[in-house]
Amino acid sequence: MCDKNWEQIGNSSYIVCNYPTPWIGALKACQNMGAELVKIETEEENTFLFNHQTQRSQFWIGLTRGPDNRFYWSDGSRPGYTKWASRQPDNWRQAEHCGHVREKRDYWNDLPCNTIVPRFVCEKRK
Ligand SMILES: [Ca+2]
Repeated sequence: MCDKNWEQIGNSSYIVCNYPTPWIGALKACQNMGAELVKIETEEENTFLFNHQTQRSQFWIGLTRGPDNRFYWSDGSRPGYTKWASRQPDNWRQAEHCGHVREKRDYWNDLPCNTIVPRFVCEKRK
């Protein structure tokens, strides 16, 4: 289930949902709340989400692979800032098309979109 309150930082508010789901379920849950799966644009935002919001646990983020095999945020933009783990995204077995932040260290990885990840973060922008 999602936290009770949105936490506002700058022009965005965030909510953590501890709800194990494939990536598409996370995206739809966020959109049903008038938000999007989180889009991480700076190191500060990455650190805040990981250390403060999710207590260093893994979570889905709004990155998915486009038809050109590159990653896009759910608003269609290409990432500027990224924090991929070393040798990631590796598209293991050509089956990893969704992005998450890993356990314990705040690096990103690509996973199969049907993986059940235990939580996700939604973001609302002003
Ligand atoms: Ca991977």
